[in-house]
Amino acid sequence: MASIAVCPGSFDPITYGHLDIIRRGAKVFDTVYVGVLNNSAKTSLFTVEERIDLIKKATKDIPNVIVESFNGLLVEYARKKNATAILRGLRAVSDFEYEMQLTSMNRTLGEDIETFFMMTNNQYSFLSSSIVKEAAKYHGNISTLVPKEVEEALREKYKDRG
Ligand code: COD
Repeated sequence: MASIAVCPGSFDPITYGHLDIIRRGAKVFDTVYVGVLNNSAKTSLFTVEERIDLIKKATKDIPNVIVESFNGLLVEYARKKNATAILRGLRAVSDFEYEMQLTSMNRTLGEDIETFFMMTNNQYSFLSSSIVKEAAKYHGNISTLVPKEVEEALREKYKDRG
């Protein structure tokens, strides 16, 4: 049976930290669905379409990765994709409590779906979409933190700021 995982997130925008987890996950699972949460209640810098486009560009060399959006519960999305695994990345201890909560709720809602964690690559331990946006807003050099297309998209978003 093919192993299928979903790698869910906000990806606002995708960073090399996300990409590292997706790339390594794609070596373990036959198919990885990168699911971008379409949550109109949460304000994001990039639209869902923009985020999907940036992820597709960043993962174009990984044939077993499929990028799409999802609404509603993650476990329902995973079931729709016939996935048996949720793939998440762990950075610092600060991630742990939230991930425990999320995993516990997902297990309550869907005990057929297991959550797998991958430790971040050391160089990305303190990398997040928020910190990248903050740096980009003030025109900091983010070229080692995000793919080129993301860097350009951020520059465009913040071009009118002094
Ligand atoms: N190194 C390694 N991993 C990283 C790094 C990094 N530098 N940066 C981010 N990651 C990992 C995160 O740990 C996470 O695993 C993944 O990448 C995505 O991160 P984000 O921040 O883009 O996404 P989140 O954490 O905001 O995503 C939250 C979900 C969309 C998964 C969650 O809100 C959800 O499932 N919502 C749907 C409703 C639902 O079912 N809720 C749960 C039960 S009520």
